[in-house]
Amino acid sequence: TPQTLPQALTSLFPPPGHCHPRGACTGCTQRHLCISAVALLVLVAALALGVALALLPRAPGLNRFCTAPNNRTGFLCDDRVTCVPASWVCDRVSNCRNGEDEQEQLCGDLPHSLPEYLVFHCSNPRSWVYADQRCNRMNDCGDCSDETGSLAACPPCGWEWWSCSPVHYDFCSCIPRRLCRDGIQHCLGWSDEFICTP
Ligand SMILES: [Ca+2]
Ligand SMILES: [Ca+2]
Repeated sequence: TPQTLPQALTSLFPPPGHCHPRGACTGCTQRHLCISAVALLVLVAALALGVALALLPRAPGLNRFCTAPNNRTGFLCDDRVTCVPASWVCDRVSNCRNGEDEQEQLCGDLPHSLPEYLVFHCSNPRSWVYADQRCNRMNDCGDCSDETGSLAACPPCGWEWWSCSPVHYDFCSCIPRRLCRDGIQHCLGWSDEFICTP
């Protein structure tokens, strides 16, 4: 027959998972401490996540960079899906479902209230345009600094455009190819009428 420990010994060395009646068992106390610490860690992590999620949509400049159709720099709406082109932000038309592209926090003091990625600073320090107006082939700065030069650093005209020095103020170094051979001069050297093919 198996020997049974005397009652005094059983209470001194309780089997694993069982507490000493008076809590004197150190193994049991450590286990409880460990469980409490894990629970506390989980609680802190959950709280931190909650705070981060609550703050994220409220910060206008944070994590809202996106690429709108035609590779335009954009502003991400609260739905985290809709990407509004930069120049639609603060244009007094709500393009995000909840109008977050028109919120006071974002539009109160243009362009300073806008996140930097939505703004392009022209060579004239007093002028700025929206980031998606850089390299869109239109003279938005007025001095073409959004289209030509090292500030803008635009790629070459591309097949939809004809490279020349335009006679019109609207363009800078590329004119739409559809304007070629339309009987109207658009390039200083007339290349749009004599060289370019639409
Ligand atoms: Ca808008
Ligand atoms: Ca432009």
